[in-house]
Amino acid sequence: MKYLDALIIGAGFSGLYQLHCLRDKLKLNTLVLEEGDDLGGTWYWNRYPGARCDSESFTYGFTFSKKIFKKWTWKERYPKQKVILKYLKYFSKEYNLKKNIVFKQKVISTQYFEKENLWKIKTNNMKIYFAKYLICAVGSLSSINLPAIKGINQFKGQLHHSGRWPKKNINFKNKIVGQVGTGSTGIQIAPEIAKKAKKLILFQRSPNFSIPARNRKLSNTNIKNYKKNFNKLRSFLKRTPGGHPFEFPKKSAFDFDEAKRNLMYEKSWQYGTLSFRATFNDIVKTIKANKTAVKFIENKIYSTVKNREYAKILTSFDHPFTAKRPTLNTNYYEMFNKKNVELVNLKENPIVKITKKGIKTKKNEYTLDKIIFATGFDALTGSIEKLNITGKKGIKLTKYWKSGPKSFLGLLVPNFPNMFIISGPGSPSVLTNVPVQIEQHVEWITKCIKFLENNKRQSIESTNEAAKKWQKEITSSVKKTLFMKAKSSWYKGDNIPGKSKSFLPYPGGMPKYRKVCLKVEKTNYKELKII
Ligand code: NA7
Repeated sequence: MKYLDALIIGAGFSGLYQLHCLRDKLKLNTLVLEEGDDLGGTWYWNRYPGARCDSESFTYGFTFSKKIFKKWTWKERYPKQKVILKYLKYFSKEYNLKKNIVFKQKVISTQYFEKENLWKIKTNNMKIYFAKYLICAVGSLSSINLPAIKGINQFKGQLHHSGRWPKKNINFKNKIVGQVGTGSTGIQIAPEIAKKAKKLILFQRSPNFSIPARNRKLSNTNIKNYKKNFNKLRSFLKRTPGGHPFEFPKKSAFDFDEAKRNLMYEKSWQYGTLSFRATFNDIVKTIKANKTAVKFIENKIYSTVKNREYAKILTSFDHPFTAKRPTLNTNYYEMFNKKNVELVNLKENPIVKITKKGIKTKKNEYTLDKIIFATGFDALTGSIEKLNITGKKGIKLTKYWKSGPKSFLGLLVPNFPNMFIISGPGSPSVLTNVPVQIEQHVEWITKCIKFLENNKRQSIESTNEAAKKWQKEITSSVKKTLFMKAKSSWYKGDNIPGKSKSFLPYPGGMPKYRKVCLKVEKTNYKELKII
């Protein structure tokens, strides 16, 4: 049994920075528990071939310290999974963080004891910890979604989910591989498997829009410039809605005739990055403008994919561009011109079951050596609910969130005192360049705990009114976007059977969100319940 001031669950970006802040700045007795056998969080588990971040490398890290920023060198435009892990190890070494992290500790339950004002945390190794503050730094996309397809346990070959990729290399040479799922992950894995496998059969339920990433090595001049412009970059990332290094222009798609508009799309397409959506200011706001982007992307797919039937399947979009997480790719559409790649349209030919030999669809049976599931996550709420959290008066978080997550700013939950969530539901989280959001959350939480400690307070908790007000803000913000126009997306919880349907992240943008958080802090958290 161990008594702590603060216990953090998760040793990814958020847990590591939170440990540094609480331990080194506030001098609190702090410990991190991590399920994996090393640090990295999302980037520890998602080590599938082709795993790479969609944010540009020089923006995908901590900016609170000029020294940390400048000492590390990003060498490619987008960082590979292995490089991000190296970066986090570098960060951890700089602050000697590992000495306060316990690995291979899966939290199986957490419970708040009101009289003692303590959280009790139990792990799968039956270790017990008590802490005044509980910080959930478990990541928004950590709880994997392995669909309950009939017969999934029957398959005699290898079966892997992208989010729990084994450390040992998987050999695809001379193998027939089936891949289910074509989201950001599936779009990254498939071209890598197609390079090696005898055959790749891709099972697509719905197509995703994908923009060429155009990854490249950064030149010495690129590196020198991004390091030199640290201050500018830092304030720029704080100004943009998603914490990305691009802004939305003032121009509408309809300020130009079709020829000029397409030239501008072409320029963005050639440039790569997530900034394609910011070619015009109304792509993400109005269906009419959005349709011009959709048409451009469809034409690109038709001009790349030679098989007309495949091109048709790849453009059978059921959502506006950006209503689901837009993806970046390297040779995804080009891959369909390879002889060893087959595309199956699950909308017309759905999976019936998985057999010993492979995948049986309505029309065919595919014999496979390996099946890869790139079927995503129980996003935002899944990894928190798995902690089996019980708050005041025995209230279970899973039950309390049954009809959708309730929180104040995604940070605090009514009935769960002194429990903080980093990048949780109700915060901008997955709609941002995540480290930017994480930094803001960690700093807010640190200041809040400092306030409680300096003022000798016991606990802080969101009131029901504050959480309700915040939910209203989320609901009204999402109306100004196209997100709800997607038939089904993990942003709304549609991908998990039985999950409540509500828009999970805060869609109002980081600057607005930051302002609200700052106001709460400056007014001494007066709308919250402090004892
Ligand atoms: P996503 O974006 O949730 O994509 C999952 C994919 O798997 C998507 O194509 C789904 O089709 C498909 N899927 C899910 N369940 C099934 C079943 N039962 N049958 C067939 N196909 C299915 O997850 P990713 O890992 O790609 O990306 C998640 C985030 O992780 C990403 O934004 C990055 O930030 C990192 P659907 O579209 O639902 O029809």
